[in-house]
Amino acid sequence: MELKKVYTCFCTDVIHEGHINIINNAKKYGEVIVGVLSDAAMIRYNQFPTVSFEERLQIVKNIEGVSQVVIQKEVLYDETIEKLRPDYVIHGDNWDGESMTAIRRNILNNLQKYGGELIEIPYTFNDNVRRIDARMREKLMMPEFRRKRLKQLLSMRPIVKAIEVHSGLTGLIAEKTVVEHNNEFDQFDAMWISSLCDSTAKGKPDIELVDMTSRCRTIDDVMEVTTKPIIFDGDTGGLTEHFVYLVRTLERMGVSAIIVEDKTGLKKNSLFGTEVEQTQDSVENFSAKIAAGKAVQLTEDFMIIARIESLILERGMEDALIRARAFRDAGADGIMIHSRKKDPAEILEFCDRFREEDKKTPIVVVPTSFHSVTEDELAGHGVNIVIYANQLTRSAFPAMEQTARDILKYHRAEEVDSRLMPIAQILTLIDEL
Ligand code: SPV
Ligand code: MG
Repeated sequence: MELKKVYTCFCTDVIHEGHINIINNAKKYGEVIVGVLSDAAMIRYNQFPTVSFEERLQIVKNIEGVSQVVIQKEVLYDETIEKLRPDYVIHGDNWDGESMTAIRRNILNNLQKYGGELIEIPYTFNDNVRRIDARMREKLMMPEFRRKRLKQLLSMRPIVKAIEVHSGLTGLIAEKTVVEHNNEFDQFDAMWISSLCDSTAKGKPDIELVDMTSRCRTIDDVMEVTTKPIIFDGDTGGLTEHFVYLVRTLERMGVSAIIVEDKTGLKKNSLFGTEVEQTQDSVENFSAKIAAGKAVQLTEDFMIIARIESLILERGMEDALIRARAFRDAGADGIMIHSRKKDPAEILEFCDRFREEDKKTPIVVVPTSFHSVTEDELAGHGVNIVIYANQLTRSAFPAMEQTARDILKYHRAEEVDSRLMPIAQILTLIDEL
């Protein structure tokens, strides 16, 4: 008689007693086939792997009782189940949250097509397992792991997505939000410490008034509760003599990239455009600043990205391209091109023209004004990093203001309560150690 096929998928870097329990249970039903989730799928719904994919494959191959190891390319099981047609899929019963519910539904839908069965066994959750999971997260938080992750993501993702953070709480949103939509999982890859939002959170204008000591304090607050890589908005970078120290500090902290803009003097936010006086730095000065930063950095991981303000300041496309070439030649690891037009046309034109002559240097864009453009379109024009630079702050502020207004209006809090996060949820929002 042919042995029944039992399938399970692992998306882990460390095998612990929970996984062994699954294998032991699976063995009772037949031949055990284990899928190893690809890195690309893992970063869309779980945390970043701490060991290479080859190591993860090897770890699973070495487990006693596993007869076959396959690669599961996607989080959802369609392709794998269709190919293997297992009699059983076995999984722990930890189906909480949106993602896990979607996965369970997906497994059941696929099995039902030919009469396969889902076996759900009690999920192993004890102190030891908890400690192992915490260890993996702590490893990802360490500077040497976090810093290089942006470069790793650039080679793994069609487009790297960063969201603005300015506190531990916004950091947690960037870290933990995972969405399943149209059978696809997604989460943010990286965090942007925006000068606009960091300043706004402190009730200050975005004019390099919040000093670097304070900005680094924000980075630290975010780092303490997250594992994702950080792109720091370095404004003009200040004097070159100061910029080199900043590069060292950020690199040591485990920040992955700084973006510095080619402006000089009193910086004002780019979205003011030419409505306020803003001075662009000369190509020579700014190239020298980039080169000085690159000369002091100590690792291969850290990136200095040059931000070009020519389109913002209406100096034209040719000027933007001349600067892109010069800053890249001075050592910039990427180019950020900015625009305050609603239409993405000038951004896309820049990307197309720059890509004609340079296939490699990463391009970064911040679609605040030209927000109709999709990530796919941007990727199609050669963009590598998209930054959603201020949307968390802009969504929180009107909600808070409305609540304040309504409490004043009704002289009590009942009217606002239904749109607030329940107390039980805020009390448990933050995990304790
Ligand atoms: C920021 O988020 O602070 C930026 C992007 O620098 S922008 O506000 O569009 O200039
Ligand atoms: Mg800024």
